[in-house]
Amino acid sequence: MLLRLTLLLSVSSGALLANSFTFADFSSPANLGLVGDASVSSNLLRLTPALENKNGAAWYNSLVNVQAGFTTDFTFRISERGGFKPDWEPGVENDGADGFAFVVQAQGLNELGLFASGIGYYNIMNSLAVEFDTWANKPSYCEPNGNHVAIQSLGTLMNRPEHCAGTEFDGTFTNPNLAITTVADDLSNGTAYNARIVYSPGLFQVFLTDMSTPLLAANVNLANLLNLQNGQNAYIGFTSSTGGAWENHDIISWSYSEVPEPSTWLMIGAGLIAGGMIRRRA
Ligand SMILES: [Ca+2]
Ligand SMILES: [Ca+2]
Ligand SMILES: [Ca+2]
Repeated sequence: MLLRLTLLLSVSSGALLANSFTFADFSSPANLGLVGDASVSSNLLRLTPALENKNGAAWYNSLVNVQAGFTTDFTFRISERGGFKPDWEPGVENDGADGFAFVVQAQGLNELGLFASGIGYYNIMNSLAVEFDTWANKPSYCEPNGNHVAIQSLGTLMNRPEHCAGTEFDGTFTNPNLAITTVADDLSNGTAYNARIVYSPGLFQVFLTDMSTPLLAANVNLANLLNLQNGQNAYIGFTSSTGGAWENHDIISWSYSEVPEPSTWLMIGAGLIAGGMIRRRA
């Protein structure tokens, strides 16, 4: 059925094609914009290596239409943690840093935010980030622990990693956090974890391992929150960083599928009927 829908969409109109892509692995960097310390090797997208003070970003190198909704799936693995261990919250969860983020932004292909606590998305304007944070920063960041997932955005202003309002060296800000939760599984333990993000206008959901119950959800309308290009388009990808502690942040696979707009579904219906009529005649 899915195959038939795709075929009918292809023959009816190129403009109606659902925008989708799949990286079953990263044997080639084709269609990726790599920034900073991100690299592709050994079939992996390595956002940062397990070294001190690194940051990297990888963007799909074309704008995608996010306005009507999308689903994206990725598998990540965080390994070889090492470096500084803080004394304010000891424990395995604070070993290795800083995590990575899935980011939607309507700025450009060269975007890369700050390293260390910034997870590579701190200061990207006009963005929303889903951070997989593996390091508890200083108390003014309002982080629950060193192993949490959060949705962060300040709309068209520069994004920030704090989970509460505050004042830092670069100014006073409102709370950038839209949703946050701790994670039972240790994100940095070298396990390959499956994640899914499902957006429909008004609802942004994050799934981890369990694809039936969201780990995290927020009321988000991207077209209102961000200044999307042409009112509908954005770049999507990943950012990551290390600081005085580090780890490899790897993406193993990634797929994206734009959800057709309701008007498109009407066209699909028309296409199915037309397709049926053509087959009957033939
Ligand atoms: Ca955080
Ligand atoms: Ca950690
Ligand atoms: Ca952190």
